[in-house]
Amino acid sequence: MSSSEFHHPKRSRMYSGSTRNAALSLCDCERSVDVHSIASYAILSNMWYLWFMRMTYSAACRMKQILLFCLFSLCHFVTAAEERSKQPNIIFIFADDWGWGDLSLHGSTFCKTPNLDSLAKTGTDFHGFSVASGVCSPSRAAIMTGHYPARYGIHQHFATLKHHLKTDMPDWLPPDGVMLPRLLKQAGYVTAHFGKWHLTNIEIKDAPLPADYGYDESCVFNGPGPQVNANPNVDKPLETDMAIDFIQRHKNKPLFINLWIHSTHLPHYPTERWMEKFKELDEKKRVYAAVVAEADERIGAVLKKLDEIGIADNTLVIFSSDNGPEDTGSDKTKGDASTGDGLANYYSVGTTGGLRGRKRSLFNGGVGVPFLARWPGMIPEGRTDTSSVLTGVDILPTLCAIAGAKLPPDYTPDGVNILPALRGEKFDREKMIFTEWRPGGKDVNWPQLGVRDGKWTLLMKLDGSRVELFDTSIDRSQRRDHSHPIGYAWRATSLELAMI
Ligand SMILES: [Ca+2]
Repeated sequence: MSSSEFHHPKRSRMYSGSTRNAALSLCDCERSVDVHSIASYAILSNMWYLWFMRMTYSAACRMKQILLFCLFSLCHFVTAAEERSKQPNIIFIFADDWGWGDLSLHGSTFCKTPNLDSLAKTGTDFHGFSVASGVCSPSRAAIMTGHYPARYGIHQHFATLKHHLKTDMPDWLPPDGVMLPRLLKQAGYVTAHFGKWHLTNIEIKDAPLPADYGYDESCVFNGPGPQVNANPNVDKPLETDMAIDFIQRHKNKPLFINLWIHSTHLPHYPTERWMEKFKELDEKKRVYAAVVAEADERIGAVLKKLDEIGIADNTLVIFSSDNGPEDTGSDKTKGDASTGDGLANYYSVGTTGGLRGRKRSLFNGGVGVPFLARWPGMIPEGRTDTSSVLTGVDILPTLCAIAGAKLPPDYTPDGVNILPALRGEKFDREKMIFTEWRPGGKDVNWPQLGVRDGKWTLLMKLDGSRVELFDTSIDRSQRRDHSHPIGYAWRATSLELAMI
């Protein structure tokens, strides 16, 4: 429900009500003035006394009218302020290729993430969150739409026109559908997107602008419109700097920021300062740890800004990642048309914390990502949730519920409102979760379709020629295959994915 929809009718009702009450009060007063005037005339036969009484009562009535008006105005102001205060600020930090194990609190042996650890300690660390795909674009489309990306034909990442023709993909996420930022904007939020876009590709020159999706402000890379720097070695504002500035300028409004940071995607841009701090590590870990720590520090600066201006208590902050860690390779340097040259996958030694698979995989190491959430007074502090099953398409219905944003009547999200889980309440998921990775099928990263129902996760090839079934509730690392003898029944269930 938008702010205007929510507040204006109420204000209208209250204003007309106060006017009507004031008018009735005035009539009552004038009637009583007349009665008193006649009585006074009859008793005292004194015109000045009549005049005095009329003036006194008229003044009293006017004063009463003014007081009533002020009272109702104040009531409205307080009510509006209360409603506004119920709308928390929302900052959704979406890292890029950040593995589940790339956090100190998740047991990384070389990454240092004190600020993210602190975020978890003042909020809840959810271990059961997954994204819709093992790569960027489909996972991000799910966040924006609350729908599985297959509905939009987004089976893998956005790239070139030739790639899209070959893979039967659109050139961008259609902007005219239901979009999270637009719904929040309609609910009274000021909305911004800073950092990675990848809901099209920098190679696509006529793609819609972020504003077409419902953003008031944007500054992106790998997308259209104003570009933001992604390399901390370049003396230009980074996505987190943009977010801090935005927060400062809009501290008195409910704000929503999609803060989609570059780290730990390729190319890597380690800074000299952080490389020096990790000089004891080997070459690969040193680069990766430097990239992670630098990003963690800048996320800490965003959190510090919330504290400084006193809005941290009314701000929901979520940290997550669009997919698992990049594969370690042999290339040491890499160019990038959007963010510039840097170091390559030789240094990509991110970890999944023991989960099977990595980026470009539907195994849990590819789609099981960190999910830290902090909202003081609403989300329990210092808690670890290992049981709630959450996924990317839940973000839209959940944030809309939190913001008081009404979903269109002809729209049904694929996800569910996970606010009970966020609040630490019992949460039993009823809807299944689907994943898709069309380029899969080869020996490496072979699952192409995935479905989770309750504790069970089924992964399969498109033609059903290979199936594996896991009890993900007790086997997050997906090592024990239960596909026989009940796998065949699950094949039929999983075919629902193909019909989305
Ligand atoms: Ca990614």
